[in-house]
Amino acid sequence: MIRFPKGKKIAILVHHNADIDAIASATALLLGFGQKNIRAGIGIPNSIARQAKKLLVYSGCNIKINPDLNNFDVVFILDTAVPEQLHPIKIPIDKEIYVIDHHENTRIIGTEEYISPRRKATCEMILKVLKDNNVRIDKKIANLLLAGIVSDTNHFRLADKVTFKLVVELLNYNADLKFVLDLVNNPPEFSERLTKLKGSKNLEIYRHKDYLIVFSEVHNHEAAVARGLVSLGADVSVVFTEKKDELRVSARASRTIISKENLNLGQNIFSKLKEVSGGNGGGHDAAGSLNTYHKERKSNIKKFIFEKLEENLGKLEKI
Ligand SMILES: [Mn+2]
Repeated sequence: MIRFPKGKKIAILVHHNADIDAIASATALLLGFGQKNIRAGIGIPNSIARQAKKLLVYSGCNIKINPDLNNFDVVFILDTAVPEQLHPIKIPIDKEIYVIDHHENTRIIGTEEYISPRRKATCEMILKVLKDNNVRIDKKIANLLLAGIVSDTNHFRLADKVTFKLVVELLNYNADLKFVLDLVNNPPEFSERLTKLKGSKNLEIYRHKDYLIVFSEVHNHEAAVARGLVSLGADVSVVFTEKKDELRVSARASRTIISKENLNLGQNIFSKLKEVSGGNGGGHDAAGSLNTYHKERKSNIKKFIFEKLEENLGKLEKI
């Protein structure tokens, strides 16, 4: 059980490019410290993720980018699995370190630790820490924690029984689910939305059985376009982007084609592109990507991907 240290000044740190679960955990904990008159501040390495900014404003808390830890006695590290995620902040060796995290294989050693890889969000764990220290869970804290859970469970898709129990508890503390869903909703920026629409305009479409395979080319946001094409109905999308001195390819596959055809974009296709592309490719079942400086090899790369798809699925018919 984590007990709040008394009479000490506490730094709360989370991982760089802090996401919603990180910011929600840190701000809820800071508000809890505030209730107990414990002096504390939040420190973030380098930057906070765009999608977490609304939440930070709602919390009313301040953060400091790359703070000087000499001004603190104790450091709480939340939602951070490895020291590299704190760069350029270094974990002090002469201070008490509290680690609260839900990641697998956390590599940060604390003087006090609450590490539970079974939990789906650090916010789930912060609720327990706050209650163990008799913090009153007010509406704001409840909303923050619920936001972290909604975000890290991908809107409850990864939630388990415990998550739902905690969610009901937060609702009883007056968390407002509709408000929280608005808080975590961040539509992509204009340029990404425009590119997605453009990318779905000049498609090459192929068919195999009831599967749809599409090829597209855009000037940027290739991964977002590839994802968008699958959500529009493609089973495999392959999107090319030519930069000044680089060619990038991003591909996505639908859940259906992965499970029914055993397709693995990373293993079957993108990890085998090294020779043809002279670049680096890889991925996993649902996603493949490639970067290469050899722009002139574009048509060969496309031909290779096409042939590998036919090898794995069967003949592709142009429609
Ligand atoms: Mn998390």
